[in-house]
Amino acid sequence: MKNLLNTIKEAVINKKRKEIESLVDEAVEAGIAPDLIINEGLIAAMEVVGEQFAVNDIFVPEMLASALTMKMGLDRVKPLLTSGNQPNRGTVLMGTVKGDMHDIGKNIVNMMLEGAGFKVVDLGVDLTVEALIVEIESLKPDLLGLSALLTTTMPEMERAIREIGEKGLRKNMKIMVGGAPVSKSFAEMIGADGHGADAGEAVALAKELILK
Ligand code: B12
Repeated sequence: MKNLLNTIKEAVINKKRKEIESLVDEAVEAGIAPDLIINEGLIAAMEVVGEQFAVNDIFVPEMLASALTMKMGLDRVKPLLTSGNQPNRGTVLMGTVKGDMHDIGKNIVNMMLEGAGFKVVDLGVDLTVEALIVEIESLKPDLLGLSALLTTTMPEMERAIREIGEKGLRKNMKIMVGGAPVSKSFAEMIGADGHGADAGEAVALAKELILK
């Protein structure tokens, strides 16, 4: 099992787009749990890719090629996470803040939330606060999830939370935040209702916040 997960990780690092789908299928057929495939295969690879980028071993095109390979792998696991008849636990609006194009983490959180019975409306990436407000007013979600992967876009979270509050839209909606650079203390500082470090924490937090 370790070997196969390692092969998946290497395939993402080495951008093996032709091989990734069959490798993930093989892992599924071997009975490896989807969350292990995601965490120890796919996400573990992106950590290595991030380190390689940070020291100029690779550049944006290579980082993007690995990200695309990872997405192909994720798409093979997705049906396993979202199947089954679940009760509707509430509606979650999700998006990545303005200026930020990273969506892999958000998409994994979405899959896990759907798998746990939430209705997820994904607003995509590079979201302006104005666009967010329009969607909140029309969809009236129970929970808003904001993702940021760049330190330079973290202030957008703060702005979104402030402006959504000023519009009086937080009475019936909680806000959770996440993304690699976002910490619990940052979440508290900007007035979010909660922070999740990974998709598992995001699901636990969503259950807790929607019950409140
Ligand atoms: C893949 C990647 C890209 C891809 C993104 C593809 C895509 N569609 O997402 C591409 C090539 C486009 C890209 C571009 C850039 N990137 Co980039 N990228 C990465 C990389 C390697 C992986 C990110 C990732 O997908 N991780 C895997 C996922 C699963 O993890 P995650 O996002 O953290 O999500 C988990 C949790 O955080 C949490 N979570 C996430 N969102 C949410 C939301 C909520 C509500 C909750 C509760 C939880 C939660 O749950 C997730 C699942 O466990 C990271 C390195 C890294 N280690 O993070 C750099 C990284 C984030 N990128 C970086 C940079 C600098 C850039 C660029 C500026 C590069 C450039 N010069 O152009 C551009 C910016 C583009 C833009 N405007 O956004 C830097 C950021 C540095 C910083 N201090 O801000 C990093 C850290 C690389 C590095 N080491 O320097 N990037």
